[in-house]
Amino acid sequence: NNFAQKKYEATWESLDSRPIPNWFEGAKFGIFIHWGPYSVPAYTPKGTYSEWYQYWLQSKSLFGNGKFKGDEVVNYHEATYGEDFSYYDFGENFKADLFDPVEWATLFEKAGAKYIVLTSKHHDGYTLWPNKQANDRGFAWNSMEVGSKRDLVGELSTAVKNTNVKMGLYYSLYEWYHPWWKNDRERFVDEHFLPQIKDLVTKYNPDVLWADGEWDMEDSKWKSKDFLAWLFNESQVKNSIVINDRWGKGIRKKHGGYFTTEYEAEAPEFTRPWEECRGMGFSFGYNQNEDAQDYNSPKALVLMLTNVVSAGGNLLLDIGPDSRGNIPPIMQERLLQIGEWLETNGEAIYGTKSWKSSFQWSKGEQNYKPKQHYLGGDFILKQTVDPEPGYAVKELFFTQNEDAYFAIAPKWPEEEMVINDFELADNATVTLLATGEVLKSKQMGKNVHISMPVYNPNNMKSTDAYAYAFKITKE
Ligand code: FUL
Repeated sequence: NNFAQKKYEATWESLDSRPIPNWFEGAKFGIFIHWGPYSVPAYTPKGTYSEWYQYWLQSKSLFGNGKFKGDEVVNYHEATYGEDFSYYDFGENFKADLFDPVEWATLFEKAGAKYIVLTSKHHDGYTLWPNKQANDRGFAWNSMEVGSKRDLVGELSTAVKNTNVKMGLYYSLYEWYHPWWKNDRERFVDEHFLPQIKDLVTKYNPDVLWADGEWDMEDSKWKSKDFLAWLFNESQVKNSIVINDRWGKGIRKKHGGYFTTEYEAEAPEFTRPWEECRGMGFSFGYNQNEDAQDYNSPKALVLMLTNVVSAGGNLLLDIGPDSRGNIPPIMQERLLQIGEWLETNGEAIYGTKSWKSSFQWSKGEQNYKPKQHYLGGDFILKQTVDPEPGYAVKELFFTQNEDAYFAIAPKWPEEEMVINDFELADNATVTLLATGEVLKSKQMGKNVHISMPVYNPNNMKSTDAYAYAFKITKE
């Protein structure tokens, strides 16, 4: 195949020429998992990332979506754990005693996810697998020696690889408060980062390697091009690995594998495969401070997925398990609701590409303004169903595969659904996926008019009402 024959050079030109393994672009829905010692406090003011707890604590600063003084986490920490309790003490309490990897893997399958990405190491440097470099801080700082006494990356990889879901690993290049990172970055790269990431790849053969924490240093200093040449030429996953674009300062959306966006309210249109990642609320790590109202509703999440997919991307939706290894029931429920919707409507999502302008607006696009980093329930919903007065709404999302076009409506169209600037094929059939009903359609000038059936909720699952998908065959 075209992977094996080519030898890649340690230049972006060469590395960028490697095709992204095919399954990725069609996968459309993945699950991100942020899990580590920060899952013990699992606390941060609403609107900030809870996996940044150590940084909020030690730097006494706080930023995110909202207004903060900066000392909120320090005060919480001291009141709850005492002044002498350091972030590193959370390691022992990261017990994962209820972690059942097979149970997790089954949930991911039911959610309709085609891949997952687990934090093997976040910015705090704690690793979820045993490796020598994790202890370079001068004390044991990995899950095999501290806390759960388990190889969490290994256990989840084994369980997930027994399903049809692909197994990805997130890995942070930089680390907060690492002595070498502060004093001797070259040593950090040569003796810590490079051997550690190679150990991870060699031990677990991930399907996706999701780099992060790259932004403080040029890729030349990270030596990430050399690493990627090794990955593509020498490693056991050289023909199968999928990578992202976070490999050095200024590299995002320019080089590497697929492009990443993070809490970007508006779906971009890229020429390369891309992926939007975000939590169900604002945080990636579990944040006990978030209430039900802060989580996006299942309808909003389905529309978020639809929005991203209609612009050609994947959604990597995050969950934050607790320190015992339980996935909070509200997150389980959201995943199952998405999975139920996908069971009926997945044809309009998996393996599709964007179609024409991807969206159909009900009013002028000029009035449309996405909200960045909106915390809470109905972010996408506001854009698609109920915009503020004077703002446009996305009334239809479009996708396509080889055989059919798909139109996905956030609201049940009354009587008639009109698709603008579209020519129906002579023998085209239009089907409502929720019920399997074939609908009448006709070309009227430049537009296609589709007659809606009588709305009968008894004919469909309640989850089908999150978004109505219509299939229009190409012939
Ligand atoms: C960011 C990190 O800083 C966040 O904590 C999170 O891991 C996100 C996916 O990437 O850049």
